[in-house]
Amino acid sequence: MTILGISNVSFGLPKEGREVLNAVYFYHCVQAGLDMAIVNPENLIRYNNISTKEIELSENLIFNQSMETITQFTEYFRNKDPSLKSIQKDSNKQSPDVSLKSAIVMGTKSNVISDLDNLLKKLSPLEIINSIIMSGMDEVGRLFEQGKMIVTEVLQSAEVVKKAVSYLEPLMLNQDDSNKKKILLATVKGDVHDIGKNLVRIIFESNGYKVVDIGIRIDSNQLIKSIKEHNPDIVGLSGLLVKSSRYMVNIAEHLKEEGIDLPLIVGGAALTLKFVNKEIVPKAASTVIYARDAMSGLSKVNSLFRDN
Ligand code: B1M
Repeated sequence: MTILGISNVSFGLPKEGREVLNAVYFYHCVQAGLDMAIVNPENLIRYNNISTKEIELSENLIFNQSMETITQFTEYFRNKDPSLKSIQKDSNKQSPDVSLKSAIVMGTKSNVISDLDNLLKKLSPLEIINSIIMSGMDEVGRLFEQGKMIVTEVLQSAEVVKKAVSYLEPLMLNQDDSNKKKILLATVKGDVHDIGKNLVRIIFESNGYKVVDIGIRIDSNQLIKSIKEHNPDIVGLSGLLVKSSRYMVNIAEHLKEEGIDLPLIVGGAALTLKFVNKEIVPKAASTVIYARDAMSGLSKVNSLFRDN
């Protein structure tokens, strides 16, 4: 005998399309011999009431899963949400700042380099990152939180940001490394979010620091090994998940146990000044700086080194 929670199939897809996909999936599961289903009868749409077009989109997704079928499905149901139509319209406007921001929100890479070339005629690379790219990613964050974007689309947006930033990066680097303060950067264990960390890297590099970026999902042992190898002046930890903030407390403790008393700078959406002062500072061997964003982090680290 088989039992199935139907709605998992549509998890993460646009709200408008979920019940349609659930109903089509339910229909096919019953045809295939499902004995019992867990459904929400208040929401369940009758298979017979679904249009041929919507059945086709759902069946394509169920039987022929690919990026293409996911995109067709999400675009169709997204068009039913008027607040998202306005975003799509924006991408037709010509000004490069609007076009770049829309490219990030829409996850399309095709015009990114030409938009950047146009923007570079009037803005510095750092201004482009701080204003347009950050605001595009903020919009992505907002839409994701409202359930209007799905994880695969957020990843596509992250790829557009990566492409834009890789293009701008060489234009900002000051090549002389001597006498630079060194910062070792990591996104902590269990956390893959690296867009914020990468921005911190770029902003520090373009402001006279040498940055050693050791990547994502870094546990305290890996961090300690890298500190011994690279001998930085300060350690930077990034993490966006609530559990990452907690893990930063473990890192502070472990560094202290190892006799490492380097200053720490910590940042990420789930952190707050209160948490840092209450939980991380008491466990740390040295100064702990909380940075709400990359620019304030830079100015706090600048003052730390100026004052010492
Ligand atoms: Co994730 N995600 N995500 N995600 N994701 C969040 C963080 C979340 C708030 C979304 C939500 O549910 N509302 C939520 C966390 C909930 C929580 O714990 N409180 C979340 C979740 C739950 C998850 C998954 C668990 C989802 C899942 O699989 N079910 C999963 C986690 C996987 C894992 O890490 N193990 C996951 C996955 C992903 C993607 C892979 C799809 C993608 C990451 C792609 C990538 O980074 N390469 C992603 C994204 C993009 C987001 C959101 C939408 C945007 C994050 C972002 O890049 N913001 C995010 C929602 C949101 O934040 N609104 C969300 C732009 C970036 C510039 O800001 O990183 O905050 P941020 O950096 C800022 C500051 O925080 C600061 O400066 C930067 C700007 O100046 N800062 C520092 C950051 N680090 C710093 C370090 C410093 C100084 C300043 O010094 C060292």
